[in-house]
Amino acid sequence: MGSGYRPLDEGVLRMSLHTRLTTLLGIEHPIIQGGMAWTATAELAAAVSNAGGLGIIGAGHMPTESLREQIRRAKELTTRPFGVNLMLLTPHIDEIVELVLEEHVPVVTTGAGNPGKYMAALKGAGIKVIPIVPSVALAKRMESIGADALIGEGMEAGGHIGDLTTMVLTPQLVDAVSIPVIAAGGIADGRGVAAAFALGAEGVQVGTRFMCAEECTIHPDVKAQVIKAKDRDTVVTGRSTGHPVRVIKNKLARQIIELDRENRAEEIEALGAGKLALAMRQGDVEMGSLMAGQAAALVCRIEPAADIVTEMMRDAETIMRALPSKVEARA
Ligand code: TUI
Repeated sequence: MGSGYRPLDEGVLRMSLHTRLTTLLGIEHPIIQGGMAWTATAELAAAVSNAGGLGIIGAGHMPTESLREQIRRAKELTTRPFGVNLMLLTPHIDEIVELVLEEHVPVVTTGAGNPGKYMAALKGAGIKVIPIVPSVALAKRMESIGADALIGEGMEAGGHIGDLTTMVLTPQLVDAVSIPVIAAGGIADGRGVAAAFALGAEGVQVGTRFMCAEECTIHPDVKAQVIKAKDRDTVVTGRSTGHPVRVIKNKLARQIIELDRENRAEEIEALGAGKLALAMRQGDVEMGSLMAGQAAALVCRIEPAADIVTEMMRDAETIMRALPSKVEARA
């Protein structure tokens, strides 16, 4: 948290923040861990769920049988609800959907596309479905076909992003739909949580900060890059491909930006293949894809997932209580 922000002092009486989302999911705290591909494994998801949030396994392009192992591992590590994020661009998505149905995963979030085709089957199996949306139009469509809640993800987020900021997307979603809205993108501490609630959100999704959870199994050199990142160290690559991706700047990012300038989308797709795993698993921080959000600049240490959940919720509550005294209304 740079030099400025420190977790706030603990007050005398602490309560949990409850919203329609905590009731919907049967969780203690309205915080969802982002379902980051090659990053959000069963270990991280279970740690977040055990801390009272909702842990999510990121399916990404994972082979079906690997995802089955991950789901079963999560079931061993926690008795609490957890979820799977379906990355809709993956070619074997139909098989992945079959798997989450078979395994009775309690919650599914979806990213990088429109999950309409799968909604009836998922809902029919009793799965709570929470699409990630980058726009009001898709949010309305998702509500109309039965989504239980929505995650509105602003372009501050890491990985594949839309083009609106969290600050303007969140209140518009809150106005447009009746189901709970979860804010995502740029939220990494209690101040972000309080801000999201002020915008009308009933929960937050946090990705980048959980990359630096002790239980996150990514390569330690990537965690070090997140911790080192400053305010302007992320960049959006691949705009020419139609799938813009925010990453921490490195050699790969510079090469992609060069290709973007000349609209060489096919070469970008080829260059990008396999690069997320190269970073997250092998720790290649120059030629790997360091997907992370702008909030990397707010992440300053490696710590247990439970401490992240507890600190963010406690600080959000303290800030919300303090707001009326901080902002004085004068006649
Ligand atoms: O999905 C994400 N973030 C991701 S997915 C990913 S893997 C990947 N790697 C390379 C290229 C593309 C993907 C890395 N990070 N976040 C959720 C998210 N979903 N952000 C934006 C969207 C989104 C975009 C368009 C959701 C729906 C959508 O709909 C378009 C349509 O079909 O209407």
